[in-house]
Amino acid sequence: MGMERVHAIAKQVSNWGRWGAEDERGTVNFITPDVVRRAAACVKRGQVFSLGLSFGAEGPQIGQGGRVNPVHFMTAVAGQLGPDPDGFRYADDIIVMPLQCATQWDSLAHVHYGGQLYNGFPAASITAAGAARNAIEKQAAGIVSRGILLDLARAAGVERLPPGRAISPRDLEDAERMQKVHADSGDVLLIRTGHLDVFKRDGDRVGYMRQMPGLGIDCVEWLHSRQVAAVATDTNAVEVIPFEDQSLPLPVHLLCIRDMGLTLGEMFDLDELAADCARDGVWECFFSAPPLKVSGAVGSPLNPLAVK
Ligand code: UVW
Repeated sequence: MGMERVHAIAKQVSNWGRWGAEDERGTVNFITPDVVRRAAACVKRGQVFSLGLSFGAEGPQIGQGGRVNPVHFMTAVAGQLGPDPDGFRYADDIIVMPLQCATQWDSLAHVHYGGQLYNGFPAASITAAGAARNAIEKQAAGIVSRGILLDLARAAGVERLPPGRAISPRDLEDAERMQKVHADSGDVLLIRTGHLDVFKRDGDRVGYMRQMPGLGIDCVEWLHSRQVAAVATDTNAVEVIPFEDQSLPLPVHLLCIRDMGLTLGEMFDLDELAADCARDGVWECFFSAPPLKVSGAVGSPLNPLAVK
């Protein structure tokens, strides 16, 4: 099977050219002014939820693929300006971190195959200087939309889906039915599996990072048909690991990012939002998650917000 399956699905889901030959934003283009107004109407109580993990030495990374936890240090703790020792004092700091080390967006330059990125740009446009095409800064005016939270763990009646559990389109639709929501064009889909607790509650970084529940390859056409603007989950890879086909690593990444132009969000902490949604039965929110404008970056850390 391998890449043949990817090529077959790519023919069905490709968005290349859909928003013009120069487009570098992909499905975020589904977030029209009407979609943003619909999102704003989700603000009822004015309650704000942070969906981001903290960026620090206590993060989830285990060093795989060169990803380490942030190194944060102070360059000033009580710097003095002016002659008065009781006058102005300041603190400054530096952080050194992989952009992919905790809650983050994958840009449309993050993965590729066949020598091409999303919208046909050459893979060679990524150099040591960064991504000349499809860098995360191209999403700077977003990502703001309606968020639809699908709690796959609650829908299955478990605290956590187990590692290796492939989520199917039927699972997504069952959760929609149970929660009485429907993901429409321009929505950002937030998928909670409960797997984050392996890190947060158990403190098991290796267990969190190496294997996980996640989207199966059959979800790609479903995401395409619903025209979702972006997808984020509480796992490190969005998709299921171990892979459904061992000869085909990260196929959902390839199809979503490279063919559909769908921005993927990883390691979102959806627990507090999900608990609130379970309490009030409202599974939609105003969702604001702009990436940092890091020039040429293939991803961005962020602190996404949900407002209900
Ligand atoms: C890879 O592991 C390549 O990517 P991600 O962090 O998006 O899962």
